[in-house]
Amino acid sequence: MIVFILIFFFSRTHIAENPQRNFYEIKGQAQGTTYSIRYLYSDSVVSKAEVDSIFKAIDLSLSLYKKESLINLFNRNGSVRMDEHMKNVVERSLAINKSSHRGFDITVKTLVDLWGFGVNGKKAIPSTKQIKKALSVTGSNLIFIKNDSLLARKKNVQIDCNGIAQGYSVDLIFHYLEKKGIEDILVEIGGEVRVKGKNAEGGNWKVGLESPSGITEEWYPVNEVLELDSKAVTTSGDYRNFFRDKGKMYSVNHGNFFQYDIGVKNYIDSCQKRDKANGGPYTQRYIGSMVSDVHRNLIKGGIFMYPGTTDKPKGKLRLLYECNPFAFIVEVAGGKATNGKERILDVQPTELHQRTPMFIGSREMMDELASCITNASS
Ligand code: FBP
Repeated sequence: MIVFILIFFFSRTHIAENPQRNFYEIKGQAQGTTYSIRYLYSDSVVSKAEVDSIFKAIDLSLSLYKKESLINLFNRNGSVRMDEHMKNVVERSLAINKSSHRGFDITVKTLVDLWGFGVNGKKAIPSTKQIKKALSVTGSNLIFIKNDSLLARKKNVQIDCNGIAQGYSVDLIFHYLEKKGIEDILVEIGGEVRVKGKNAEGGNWKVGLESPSGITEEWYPVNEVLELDSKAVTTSGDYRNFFRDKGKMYSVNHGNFFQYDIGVKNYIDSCQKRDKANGGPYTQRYIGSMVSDVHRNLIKGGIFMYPGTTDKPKGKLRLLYECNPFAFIVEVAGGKATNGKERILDVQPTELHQRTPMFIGSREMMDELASCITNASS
């Protein structure tokens, strides 16, 4: 799995007070991601070619991208004679499987592929039946080690060591540099970091983190900076792997239909139309409690509306303590919330019990609503 993480390393303005220490940096691509190695030493004693040959050895063992790797051999045949790297990683994975009460499991490969987060890329959201089938070949109890061989107890059990292989590679390269006598080291592969000693300024190595600021396609560097003193840190960008499920439910009080504006009426009509392009007709669900309706839509996808009516142009719901909290939650979950014209969270409150029309839900459904409202007013 590719780990996406934005990391900044603050270093290298000058080599502090020790003229014998030079700063060296090796960067490249490996294991489906980027790597970066920094060290301070009197000479350049580690080359990119040396580092790449370590990656090559690990790839021959554990890369799902290399057809002839040992891991792929196991995934095809259900048995393989392991080399040292694979044995280390698999043994450790089985131990962590136990200590994490099966939370970490390298037999997840079939599931990872099914969801499209594996080597072959993104697909559609799998069905419950497909997930059940994949779960039947998932579980570390379905594999075992005999001497130097890894064996599957059941047909079609496959492993994916990407949750641990990068950290293992970091350690290998780190020890390789240590053996050369280097004392100031930073090794990073796809967000897995291990450091020792000091950076070029004579301070601790620093790592900046990225913020998963809501489920959007935008990621922001934040001011979180980890100062590492001879430590390792593992990060994950898995939050970047997601599906946006549009949803097919709309919630509105139909009793008020004839009092709604024309744009809203048109949208409700379109929800009820058979439409291959958007999966219509949508299902109507209205519990009559915004908490329950929005909660359901958060889980299943959908749109909740409490529009203004002829009798009550400002609708019914209260901006400050009904609409704002939900708008915040739904936006963080990747959806939208508006009053039909502007974002709910941008509405300036003028009174405590202020009412507002409220439209809130899945991004695509909110966009469909917005275009109905715009078309009706143009
Ligand atoms: P109150 O402001 O009277 O508590 O009403 C809020 C609420 O119950 C929402 O939770 C719900 O979505 C809405 O009113 C239902 O109103 P209606 O019965 O008019 O559809």
